[in-house]
Amino acid sequence: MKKFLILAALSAVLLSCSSNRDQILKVYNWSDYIDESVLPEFEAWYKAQTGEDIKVVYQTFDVNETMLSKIEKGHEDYDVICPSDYIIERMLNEGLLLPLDFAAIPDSINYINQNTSPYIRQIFHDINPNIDANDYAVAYMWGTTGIIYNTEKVTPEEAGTWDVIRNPKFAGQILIKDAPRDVYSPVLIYLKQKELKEGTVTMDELMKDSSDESLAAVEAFLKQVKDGVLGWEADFGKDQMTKGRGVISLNWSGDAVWAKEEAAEVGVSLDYIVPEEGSNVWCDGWVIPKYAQNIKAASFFIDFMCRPDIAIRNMDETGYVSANGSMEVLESQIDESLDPIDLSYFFGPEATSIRVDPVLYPDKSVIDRCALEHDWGADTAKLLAMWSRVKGDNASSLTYVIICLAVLAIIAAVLFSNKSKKRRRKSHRR
Ligand code: SPD
Repeated sequence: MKKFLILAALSAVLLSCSSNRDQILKVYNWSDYIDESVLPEFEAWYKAQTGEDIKVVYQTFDVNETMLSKIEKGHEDYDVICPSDYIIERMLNEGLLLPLDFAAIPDSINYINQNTSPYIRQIFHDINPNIDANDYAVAYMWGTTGIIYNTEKVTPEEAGTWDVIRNPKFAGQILIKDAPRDVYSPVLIYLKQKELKEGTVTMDELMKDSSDESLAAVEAFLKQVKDGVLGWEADFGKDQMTKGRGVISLNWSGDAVWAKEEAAEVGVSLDYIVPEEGSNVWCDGWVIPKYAQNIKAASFFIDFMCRPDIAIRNMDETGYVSANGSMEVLESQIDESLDPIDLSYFFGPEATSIRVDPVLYPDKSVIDRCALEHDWGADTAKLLAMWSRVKGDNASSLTYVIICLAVLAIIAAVLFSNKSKKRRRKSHRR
Protein backbone atom coordinates (compact mmCIF):
# COMPACT_ATOMS: atom_id res chain seq x y z
CA MET A 1 0.00 0.00 0.00
CA LYS A 2 2.85 2.34 0.97
CA LYS A 3 4.55 1.63 -2.39
CA PHE A 4 1.30 2.37 -4.22
CA LEU A 5 0.87 5.75 -2.45
CA ILE A 6 4.46 6.76 -3.30
CA LEU A 7 3.90 5.80 -6.95
CA ALA A 8 0.62 7.75 -7.09
CA ALA A 9 2.31 10.84 -5.61
CA LEU A 10 5.19 10.53 -8.08
CA SER A 11 2.82 10.28 -11.07
CA ALA A 12 0.92 13.36 -9.85
CA VAL A 13 4.21 15.31 -9.71
CA LEU A 14 5.20 14.06 -13.18
CA LEU A 15 1.78 14.97 -14.59
CA SER A 16 1.96 18.48 -13.19
CA CYS A 17 5.43 18.89 -14.75
CA SER A 18 4.23 17.66 -18.13
CA SER A 19 1.30 20.12 -18.05
CA ASN A 20 3.69 23.03 -17.58
CA ARG A 21 1.60 26.05 -18.61
CA ASP A 22 4.51 27.52 -20.62
CA GLN A 23 4.20 24.58 -22.97
CA ILE A 24 0.45 25.00 -23.51
CA LEU A 25 -1.30 27.54 -25.72
CA LYS A 26 -5.04 27.82 -25.12
CA VAL A 27 -6.80 29.11 -28.25
CA TYR A 28 -10.53 29.96 -28.23
CA ASN A 29 -11.94 30.56 -31.72
CA TRP A 30 -15.25 30.48 -33.62
CA SER A 31 -16.27 27.05 -34.85
CA ASP A 32 -15.55 26.30 -38.55
CA TYR A 33 -13.08 29.18 -38.63
CA ILE A 34 -9.68 27.62 -39.28
CA ASP A 35 -7.98 24.85 -41.20
CA GLU A 36 -7.20 22.70 -38.15
CA SER A 37 -4.18 21.16 -39.88
CA VAL A 38 -2.35 24.46 -39.30
CA LEU A 39 -2.39 23.85 -35.54
CA PRO A 40 0.20 21.03 -35.41
CA GLU A 41 2.16 22.99 -38.00
CA PHE A 42 2.23 25.93 -35.63
CA GLU A 43 3.59 23.66 -32.87
CA ALA A 44 6.47 22.55 -35.13
CA TRP A 45 7.14 26.10 -36.35
CA TYR A 46 7.21 27.43 -32.78
CA LYS A 47 9.70 24.75 -31.79
CA ALA A 48 11.88 25.64 -34.81
CA GLN A 49 11.78 29.37 -33.99
CA THR A 50 12.21 29.24 -30.22
CA GLY A 51 13.56 25.78 -29.42
CA GLU A 52 10.60 25.38 -27.05
CA ASP A 53 7.81 22.81 -27.03
CA ILE A 54 4.22 23.98 -27.32
CA LYS A 55 0.90 22.11 -27.33
CA VAL A 56 -2.16 23.92 -28.70
CA VAL A 57 -5.37 23.33 -26.75
CA TYR A 58 -8.03 24.43 -29.22
CA GLN A 59 -11.64 25.20 -28.23
CA THR A 60 -14.49 26.77 -30.19
CA PHE A 61 -17.59 28.92 -29.63
CA ASP A 62 -20.61 29.77 -31.81
CA VAL A 63 -21.48 33.30 -30.76
CA ASN A 64 -19.51 36.24 -29.42
CA GLU A 65 -21.62 36.45 -26.26
CA THR A 66 -20.72 32.89 -25.10
CA MET A 67 -17.03 33.63 -25.50
CA LEU A 68 -17.31 37.01 -23.80
CA SER A 69 -19.03 35.62 -20.75
CA LYS A 70 -16.28 33.01 -20.28
CA ILE A 71 -13.75 35.82 -20.04
CA GLU A 72 -15.86 38.48 -18.31
CA LYS A 73 -17.46 36.23 -15.71
CA GLY A 74 -15.40 33.04 -15.80
CA HIS A 75 -11.95 34.72 -15.99
CA GLU A 76 -10.85 31.72 -18.07
CA ASP A 77 -7.16 31.64 -18.90
CA TYR A 78 -7.36 31.50 -22.70
CA ASP A 79 -4.15 32.84 -24.24
CA VAL A 80 -5.62 33.98 -27.53
CA ILE A 81 -9.24 34.50 -28.58
CA CYS A 82 -11.05 35.81 -31.66
CA PRO A 83 -13.85 38.28 -30.88
CA SER A 84 -15.68 40.53 -33.35
CA ASP A 85 -15.05 44.28 -33.59
CA TYR A 86 -17.79 45.43 -31.19
CA ILE A 87 -16.72 42.83 -28.62
CA ILE A 88 -13.10 43.99 -28.96
CA GLU A 89 -14.45 47.48 -28.25
CA ARG A 90 -16.22 46.22 -25.14
CA MET A 91 -13.20 44.29 -23.91
CA LEU A 92 -11.03 47.36 -24.44
CA ASN A 93 -13.48 49.51 -22.48
CA GLU A 94 -13.48 46.96 -19.66
CA GLY A 95 -9.69 46.66 -19.57
CA LEU A 96 -9.89 42.95 -20.46
CA LEU A 97 -7.18 43.01 -23.13
CA LEU A 98 -3.39 43.09 -22.95
CA PRO A 99 -1.54 45.40 -25.34
CA LEU A 100 0.20 43.39 -28.04
CA ASP A 101 3.96 43.18 -27.89
CA PHE A 102 5.73 41.39 -30.70
CA ALA A 103 9.24 42.27 -29.53
CA ALA A 104 10.04 38.57 -29.04
CA ILE A 105 9.34 37.87 -32.73
CA PRO A 106 12.35 38.42 -35.02
CA ASP A 107 11.72 40.89 -37.88
CA SER A 108 12.44 38.18 -40.48
CA ILE A 109 9.33 36.25 -39.42
CA ASN A 110 7.09 39.14 -38.41
CA TYR A 111 4.11 38.88 -40.78
CA ILE A 112 1.72 41.18 -38.98
CA ASN A 113 2.25 44.78 -39.99
CA GLN A 114 3.47 44.13 -43.49
CA ASN A 115 0.36 42.14 -44.44
CA THR A 116 -2.77 43.54 -42.80
CA SER A 117 -4.84 45.51 -45.32
CA PRO A 118 -4.84 49.29 -44.67
CA TYR A 119 -8.64 49.19 -44.97
CA ILE A 120 -8.85 46.72 -42.10
CA ARG A 121 -6.35 48.68 -40.00
CA GLN A 122 -8.63 51.69 -40.47
CA ILE A 123 -11.68 49.63 -39.38
CA PHE A 124 -9.86 48.66 -36.17
CA HIS A 125 -8.74 52.24 -35.71
CA ASP A 126 -12.41 53.35 -35.90
CA ILE A 127 -13.48 50.93 -33.16
CA ASN A 128 -12.61 53.38 -30.41
CA PRO A 129 -11.57 57.03 -30.96
CA ASN A 130 -9.54 57.06 -27.72
CA ILE A 131 -7.70 53.75 -27.80
CA ASP A 132 -6.30 52.40 -31.08
CA ALA A 133 -7.60 48.82 -31.25
CA ASN A 134 -4.64 47.98 -33.56
CA ASP A 135 -2.47 48.07 -30.44
CA TYR A 136 -4.57 45.27 -28.90
CA ALA A 137 -5.90 43.23 -31.81
CA VAL A 138 -4.72 41.76 -35.09
CA ALA A 139 -7.49 41.30 -37.65
CA TYR A 140 -8.18 37.72 -38.78
CA MET A 141 -11.23 37.48 -41.09
CA TRP A 142 -13.74 40.05 -42.25
CA GLY A 143 -16.93 40.26 -44.28
CA THR A 144 -20.49 41.48 -44.50
CA THR A 145 -23.90 40.33 -43.25
CA GLY A 146 -26.40 39.59 -46.01
CA ILE A 147 -28.80 37.11 -47.53
CA ILE A 148 -27.88 33.72 -48.98
CA TYR A 149 -30.67 32.66 -51.34
CA ASN A 150 -31.60 29.75 -53.53
CA THR A 151 -31.60 31.19 -57.05
CA GLU A 152 -34.22 28.72 -58.28
CA LYS A 153 -36.76 29.78 -55.67
CA VAL A 154 -35.91 33.41 -54.93
CA THR A 155 -35.20 36.26 -57.35
CA PRO A 156 -32.31 38.71 -56.73
CA GLU A 157 -34.96 41.46 -56.37
CA GLU A 158 -36.75 39.49 -53.62
CA ALA A 159 -33.46 38.75 -51.81
CA GLY A 160 -32.21 42.30 -52.30
CA THR A 161 -34.27 43.72 -49.43
CA TRP A 162 -34.26 42.76 -45.73
CA ASP A 163 -38.04 42.49 -46.00
CA VAL A 164 -37.44 39.07 -47.57
CA ILE A 165 -37.01 37.52 -44.11
CA ARG A 166 -40.72 38.07 -43.43
CA ASN A 167 -41.92 37.33 -46.97
CA PRO A 168 -44.79 34.79 -46.49
CA LYS A 169 -43.86 33.19 -49.83
CA PHE A 170 -40.79 31.67 -48.12
CA ALA A 171 -42.37 30.83 -44.75
CA GLY A 172 -40.86 27.70 -43.20
CA GLN A 173 -37.73 27.98 -45.35
CA ILE A 174 -36.03 30.93 -43.70
CA LEU A 175 -32.90 30.56 -41.57
CA ILE A 176 -31.79 33.33 -39.25
CA LYS A 177 -28.38 33.61 -37.58
CA ASP A 178 -28.74 33.17 -33.83
CA ALA A 179 -26.63 36.30 -33.32
CA PRO A 180 -28.73 39.10 -31.80
CA ARG A 181 -26.53 42.04 -32.79
CA ASP A 182 -26.05 40.84 -36.35
CA VAL A 183 -29.81 40.51 -36.84
CA TYR A 184 -30.77 43.68 -34.96
CA SER A 185 -28.47 45.89 -37.08
CA PRO A 186 -29.83 45.06 -40.54
CA VAL A 187 -33.44 45.05 -39.34
CA LEU A 188 -32.99 48.51 -37.81
CA ILE A 189 -31.32 49.72 -41.03
CA TYR A 190 -34.33 48.39 -42.95
CA LEU A 191 -36.83 50.05 -40.60
CA LYS A 192 -34.99 53.38 -40.74
CA GLN A 193 -34.41 53.46 -44.50
CA LYS A 194 -36.59 56.56 -44.94
CA GLU A 195 -34.59 58.49 -42.29
CA LEU A 196 -31.32 57.24 -43.84
CA LYS A 197 -32.37 58.47 -47.27
CA GLU A 198 -33.48 61.83 -45.88
CA GLY A 199 -30.18 62.14 -44.03
CA THR A 200 -31.82 62.63 -40.62
CA VAL A 201 -29.85 59.67 -39.24
CA THR A 202 -26.51 58.09 -40.21
CA MET A 203 -25.57 54.42 -40.38
CA ASP A 204 -23.03 54.97 -37.63
CA GLU A 205 -25.71 56.44 -35.37
CA LEU A 206 -27.93 53.43 -36.03
CA MET A 207 -25.11 51.06 -35.04
CA LYS A 208 -25.04 52.80 -31.66
CA ASP A 209 -28.83 53.04 -31.28
CA SER A 210 -29.97 50.97 -28.30
CA SER A 211 -33.03 53.11 -27.55
CA ASP A 212 -36.18 51.43 -26.21
CA GLU A 213 -38.07 52.75 -29.23
CA SER A 214 -35.72 51.08 -31.75
CA LEU A 215 -35.56 47.88 -29.74
CA ALA A 216 -39.37 47.75 -29.68
CA ALA A 217 -39.56 48.35 -33.44
CA VAL A 218 -37.06 45.58 -34.21
CA GLU A 219 -38.84 43.26 -31.78
CA ALA A 220 -42.18 43.85 -33.50
CA PHE A 221 -40.59 43.15 -36.90
CA LEU A 222 -38.88 39.96 -35.67
CA LYS A 223 -42.14 38.70 -34.19
CA GLN A 224 -43.56 38.86 -37.71
CA VAL A 225 -40.50 36.98 -38.97
CA LYS A 226 -40.48 34.15 -36.46
CA ASP A 227 -43.50 32.18 -37.75
CA GLY A 228 -41.65 31.65 -41.01
CA VAL A 229 -38.35 30.69 -39.40
CA LEU A 230 -37.05 27.21 -40.13
CA GLY A 231 -34.23 27.64 -37.62
CA TRP A 232 -32.27 30.13 -35.52
CA GLU A 233 -28.84 28.81 -36.26
CA ALA A 234 -25.32 29.34 -35.06
CA ASP A 235 -23.62 27.24 -37.70
CA PHE A 236 -26.02 24.81 -39.38
CA GLY A 237 -27.66 27.37 -41.71
CA LYS A 238 -25.11 27.06 -44.48
CA ASP A 239 -25.54 23.29 -44.47
CA GLN A 240 -29.36 23.51 -44.59
CA MET A 241 -29.07 25.83 -47.58
CA THR A 242 -26.82 23.42 -49.47
CA LYS A 243 -29.36 20.64 -48.88
CA GLY A 244 -32.14 22.83 -50.28
CA ARG A 245 -34.09 22.80 -46.98
CA GLY A 246 -33.81 26.54 -46.57
CA VAL A 247 -34.19 29.04 -49.40
CA ILE A 248 -33.29 32.22 -47.49
CA SER A 249 -30.58 32.59 -44.87
CA LEU A 250 -29.63 35.77 -43.02
CA ASN A 251 -25.96 35.02 -42.79
CA TRP A 252 -22.34 36.11 -43.02
CA SER A 253 -20.52 36.36 -46.35
CA GLY A 254 -18.02 33.62 -45.43
CA ASP A 255 -20.79 31.09 -44.83
CA ALA A 256 -22.18 32.17 -48.21
CA VAL A 257 -18.92 31.38 -50.00
CA TRP A 258 -18.72 27.96 -48.32
CA ALA A 259 -22.40 27.18 -49.01
CA LYS A 260 -22.26 28.31 -52.65
CA GLU A 261 -19.33 25.98 -53.36
CA GLU A 262 -20.78 22.97 -51.50
CA ALA A 263 -24.23 23.48 -53.03
CA ALA A 264 -22.86 23.66 -56.58
CA GLU A 265 -21.43 20.16 -56.12
CA VAL A 266 -24.89 18.73 -55.44
CA GLY A 267 -26.70 20.79 -58.09
CA VAL A 268 -28.19 23.42 -55.76
CA SER A 269 -27.67 27.02 -56.90
CA LEU A 270 -27.08 29.61 -54.19
CA ASP A 271 -26.07 33.25 -54.30
CA TYR A 272 -25.46 36.01 -51.76
CA ILE A 273 -26.52 39.62 -51.69
CA VAL A 274 -26.09 42.56 -49.35
CA PRO A 275 -29.59 44.11 -49.42
CA GLU A 276 -29.99 47.55 -50.95
CA GLU A 277 -30.95 49.23 -47.66
CA GLY A 278 -27.45 48.59 -46.28
CA SER A 279 -25.87 46.29 -43.74
CA ASN A 280 -23.05 45.56 -41.39
CA VAL A 281 -19.38 45.14 -42.29
CA TRP A 282 -17.51 43.24 -39.58
CA CYS A 283 -14.05 42.07 -38.71
CA ASP A 284 -12.94 39.43 -36.16
CA GLY A 285 -9.47 39.70 -34.65
CA TRP A 286 -6.98 37.91 -32.44
CA VAL A 287 -6.53 39.38 -28.98
CA ILE A 288 -4.78 38.34 -25.78
CA PRO A 289 -7.09 38.54 -22.75
CA LYS A 290 -5.75 39.77 -19.45
CA TYR A 291 -6.10 36.32 -17.85
CA ALA A 292 -3.76 34.75 -20.47
CA GLN A 293 -0.92 32.60 -19.12
CA ASN A 294 1.26 32.20 -22.20
CA ILE A 295 1.70 35.58 -23.83
CA LYS A 296 4.83 34.61 -25.75
CA ALA A 297 3.22 31.65 -27.53
CA ALA A 298 0.04 33.70 -28.09
CA SER A 299 2.08 36.40 -29.86
CA PHE A 300 3.83 33.82 -32.06
CA PHE A 301 0.46 32.21 -32.85
CA ILE A 302 -1.06 35.53 -33.97
CA ASP A 303 1.99 36.15 -36.14
CA PHE A 304 1.77 32.65 -37.66
CA MET A 305 -1.91 33.25 -38.55
CA CYS A 306 -0.78 36.30 -40.58
CA ARG A 307 1.66 34.30 -42.71
CA PRO A 308 0.17 34.53 -46.23
CA ASP A 309 0.24 30.77 -46.98
CA ILE A 310 -1.49 30.05 -43.64
CA ALA A 311 -4.05 32.80 -44.30
CA ILE A 312 -4.81 31.27 -47.72
CA ARG A 313 -5.31 27.81 -46.23
CA ASN A 314 -7.69 29.18 -43.61
CA MET A 315 -9.63 31.02 -46.31
CA ASP A 316 -9.87 27.99 -48.56
CA GLU A 317 -11.09 25.79 -45.72
CA THR A 318 -13.69 28.12 -44.23
CA GLY A 319 -14.93 30.37 -47.05
CA TYR A 320 -14.10 33.44 -44.94
CA VAL A 321 -11.82 36.23 -46.14
CA SER A 322 -8.52 36.99 -44.50
CA ALA A 323 -7.71 40.53 -43.40
CA ASN A 324 -4.37 39.90 -45.09
CA GLY A 325 -3.93 42.34 -47.98
CA SER A 326 -0.76 40.82 -49.44
CA MET A 327 -0.31 40.17 -53.18
CA GLU A 328 0.11 36.47 -52.39
CA VAL A 329 -3.40 36.31 -50.94
CA LEU A 330 -4.84 38.41 -53.76
CA GLU A 331 -3.29 36.19 -56.45
CA SER A 332 -4.57 33.02 -54.76
CA GLN A 333 -8.18 34.20 -55.20
CA ILE A 334 -8.10 35.30 -58.85
CA ASP A 335 -10.57 33.61 -61.17
CA GLU A 336 -10.15 34.72 -64.80
CA SER A 337 -13.76 33.74 -65.64
CA LEU A 338 -15.15 36.52 -63.43
CA ASP A 339 -15.76 40.22 -64.12
CA PRO A 340 -13.11 42.61 -62.78
CA ILE A 341 -13.79 44.62 -59.62
CA ASP A 342 -12.03 47.70 -58.21
CA LEU A 343 -10.44 46.44 -54.99
CA SER A 344 -7.99 49.29 -54.49
CA TYR A 345 -9.70 50.11 -51.17
CA PHE A 346 -8.48 46.75 -49.84
CA PHE A 347 -5.31 45.80 -51.74
CA GLY A 348 -3.94 49.25 -52.57
CA PRO A 349 -3.81 51.56 -55.64
CA GLU A 350 -2.67 48.87 -58.12
CA ALA A 351 -5.74 46.71 -57.53
CA THR A 352 -8.29 48.60 -59.63
CA SER A 353 -9.34 45.69 -61.85
CA ILE A 354 -9.27 42.32 -60.10
CA ARG A 355 -11.18 39.21 -61.16
CA VAL A 356 -12.38 37.69 -57.89
CA ASP A 357 -15.67 36.47 -56.46
CA PRO A 358 -17.58 39.61 -55.29
CA VAL A 359 -19.01 37.61 -52.38
CA LEU A 360 -15.46 37.26 -51.08
CA TYR A 361 -14.44 40.84 -51.82
CA PRO A 362 -17.38 43.21 -52.32
CA ASP A 363 -16.77 46.30 -54.41
CA LYS A 364 -16.66 49.72 -52.78
CA SER A 365 -20.32 50.51 -53.55
CA VAL A 366 -21.37 47.62 -51.26
CA ILE A 367 -18.90 48.61 -48.56
CA ASP A 368 -20.21 52.18 -48.70
CA ARG A 369 -23.67 51.06 -47.63
CA CYS A 370 -22.31 49.07 -44.67
CA ALA A 371 -21.26 50.13 -41.18
CA LEU A 372 -19.37 48.71 -38.23
CA GLU A 373 -21.28 47.64 -35.10
CA HIS A 374 -20.47 49.25 -31.77
CA ASP A 375 -20.60 48.07 -28.20
CA TRP A 376 -23.74 49.02 -26.27
CA GLY A 377 -22.24 48.53 -22.82
CA ALA A 378 -24.93 47.81 -20.19
CA ASP A 379 -27.71 48.17 -22.81
CA THR A 380 -26.63 44.84 -24.30
CA ALA A 381 -28.82 43.20 -21.62
CA LYS A 382 -31.88 44.85 -23.19
CA LEU A 383 -30.98 43.34 -26.57
CA LEU A 384 -30.52 39.85 -25.13
CA ALA A 385 -33.85 40.09 -23.29
CA MET A 386 -35.60 41.18 -26.50
CA TRP A 387 -33.94 38.33 -28.39
CA SER A 388 -35.13 35.69 -25.96
CA ARG A 389 -38.65 37.16 -26.01
CA VAL A 390 -38.66 36.89 -29.80
CA LYS A 391 -37.30 33.36 -29.93
CA GLY A 392 -38.83 32.14 -26.68
CA ASP A 393 -42.46 33.18 -27.36
CA ASN A 394 -42.68 30.74 -30.20
CA ALA A 395 -41.32 27.85 -28.21
CA SER A 396 -43.39 28.63 -25.13
CA SER A 397 -46.77 28.82 -26.90
CA LEU A 398 -45.99 25.47 -28.53
CA THR A 399 -44.75 24.16 -25.21
CA TYR A 400 -47.98 25.32 -23.49
CA VAL A 401 -50.12 23.51 -26.07
CA ILE A 402 -48.06 20.31 -25.64
CA ILE A 403 -48.24 20.52 -21.83
CA CYS A 404 -52.03 21.15 -21.91
CA LEU A 405 -52.58 18.21 -24.26
CA ALA A 406 -50.41 15.99 -22.06
CA VAL A 407 -52.31 17.02 -18.89
CA LEU A 408 -55.67 16.41 -20.60
CA ALA A 409 -54.46 13.01 -21.79
CA ILE A 410 -53.34 12.06 -18.23
CA ILE A 411 -56.69 13.19 -16.72
CA ALA A 412 -58.61 11.25 -19.38
CA ALA A 413 -56.46 8.15 -18.77
CA VAL A 414 -56.99 8.35 -14.96
CA LEU A 415 -60.77 8.86 -15.33
CA PHE A 416 -61.02 6.02 -17.81
CA SER A 417 -59.00 3.60 -15.64
CA ASN A 418 -61.08 4.52 -12.51
CA LYS A 419 -64.30 3.86 -14.39
CA SER A 420 -63.19 0.48 -15.67
CA LYS A 421 -61.95 -0.50 -12.15
CA LYS A 422 -65.41 0.36 -10.73
CA ARG A 423 -67.06 -1.67 -13.51
CA ARG A 424 -64.80 -4.64 -12.77
CA ARG A 425 -65.53 -4.43 -9.00
CA LYS A 426 -69.29 -4.28 -9.67
CA SER A 427 -69.19 -7.34 -11.93
CA HIS A 428 -67.06 -9.22 -9.29
CA ARG A 429 -69.65 -8.48 -6.58
CA ARG A 430 -72.41 -9.77 -8.86
N1 SPD B 1 -18.12 30.04 -38.29
C1 SPD B 1 -17.36 31.21 -38.02
C2 SPD B 1 -18.15 32.46 -38.14
C3 SPD B 1 -17.43 33.69 -37.71
C4 SPD B 1 -18.09 34.91 -38.25
N2 SPD B 1 -17.91 36.05 -37.50
C5 SPD B 1 -18.81 37.06 -37.88
C6 SPD B 1 -19.12 37.97 -36.77
C7 SPD B 1 -20.00 39.11 -37.17
N3 SPD B 1 -20.27 39.97 -36.06
